[in-house]
Amino acid sequence: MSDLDKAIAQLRACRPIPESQVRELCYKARELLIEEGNVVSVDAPVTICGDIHGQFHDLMELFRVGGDVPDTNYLFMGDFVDRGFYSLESFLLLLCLKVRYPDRITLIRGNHESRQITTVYGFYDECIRKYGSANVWRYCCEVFDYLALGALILGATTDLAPTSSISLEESTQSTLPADDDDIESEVLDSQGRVQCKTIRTPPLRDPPTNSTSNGHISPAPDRDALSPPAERPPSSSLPNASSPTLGSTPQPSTSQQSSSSFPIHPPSSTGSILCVHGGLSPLIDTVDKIRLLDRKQEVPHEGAMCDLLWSDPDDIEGWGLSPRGAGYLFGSDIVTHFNRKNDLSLIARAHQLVMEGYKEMFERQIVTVWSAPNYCYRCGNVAAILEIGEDGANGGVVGRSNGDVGRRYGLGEEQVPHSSLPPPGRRYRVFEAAPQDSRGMPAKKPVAEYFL
Ligand SMILES: [Mn+2]
Repeated sequence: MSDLDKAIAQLRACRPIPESQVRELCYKARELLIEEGNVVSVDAPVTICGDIHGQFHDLMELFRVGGDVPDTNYLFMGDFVDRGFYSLESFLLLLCLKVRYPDRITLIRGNHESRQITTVYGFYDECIRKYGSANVWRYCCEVFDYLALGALILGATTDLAPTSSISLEESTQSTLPADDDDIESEVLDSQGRVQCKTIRTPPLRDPPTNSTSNGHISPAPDRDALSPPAERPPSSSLPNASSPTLGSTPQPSTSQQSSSSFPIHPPSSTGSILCVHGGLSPLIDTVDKIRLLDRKQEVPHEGAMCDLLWSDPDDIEGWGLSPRGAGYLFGSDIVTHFNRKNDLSLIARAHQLVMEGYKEMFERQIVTVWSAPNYCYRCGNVAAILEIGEDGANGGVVGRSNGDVGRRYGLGEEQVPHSSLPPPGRRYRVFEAAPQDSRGMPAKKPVAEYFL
């Protein structure tokens, strides 16, 4: 057993490793991370995780629910430390796994991976408490400076592979859909039982000349929508070419099915998925501009790098001031424009507590994933991870998503089709906090009055 494997075993038992080993680990991690770009390319399949915040036992629960490294390919979107009592063990374990299996785990930076923030919210104190000096905190902060700012998931599929472990007696559905290709997203509990599904509505595959402003249509709200005619979008959102078939008189389903505008099977590949801790920045309109930033520094108080780690989506138009005092609020119009310009089908981000563990916004163009159940040991929320499947038919085609989409049409941005890309198939696994007896929890600490 190598030293690294020993360290992994020790950290899995929630026991800190000696300072000299931390130093060596952080040195190796930095050597690895320095080679990564600001935006790491990750191939599907991959499981996307949100904030961990030092909740070590819940991180173990996450691995139990989502599969272990290296069997499962993971992408963690930052905020590994602070708030919880085991920031050190959580971060060092993830770092060990990164060094041991560099291609199976991706770590990107959260706003808490910062000297200033960790000094206030717990990680610094924890290091002092566990090592008697700030050395380990300093080693970790040096690694923070090298973490990537984002990731781009390529080769995602729109189709969800059938859930293997459906418990029939638990499923309230008497008949499963004949074709699993129809499922756009589903939510599983920690035992792998399907809690709910969203059926994919027929995609509006607009030709480039079509001027429909929005290709997105709301998912059918329930399982009654399994028969295709029931899930027709309202006629107002249909492309003009198709609207004559949707007069006030209902059409026979056969004629709708055979309409060439609505292929029975949606395309299996989708645009890329941008993963970032916080959100977008008014200074960044292409993924390529993220690549140009100088990231190897403490998180600045303002500017593009700060915004990527601090911003939040909100029900506003355009940009707004963030109540956090750093980053911005951004509305659905910003996301729609950014996703279209960059060939993205989804933005996945973390950073905000969501009671249900995940939250899709803006017609599924952005999702918040939160992976710290019962946050701060008192919020009562569940956590989620998001599994993105691989498009088996991709055949090595690499999505660019580099902001050069206009080049394909020769005339710049004006030629970008106005239809949005279909969102990838999304499988959420929702889980609760690890059982109390699995953790040796210190006495309750006072909780800060607001959450970063
Ligand atoms: Mn955060």
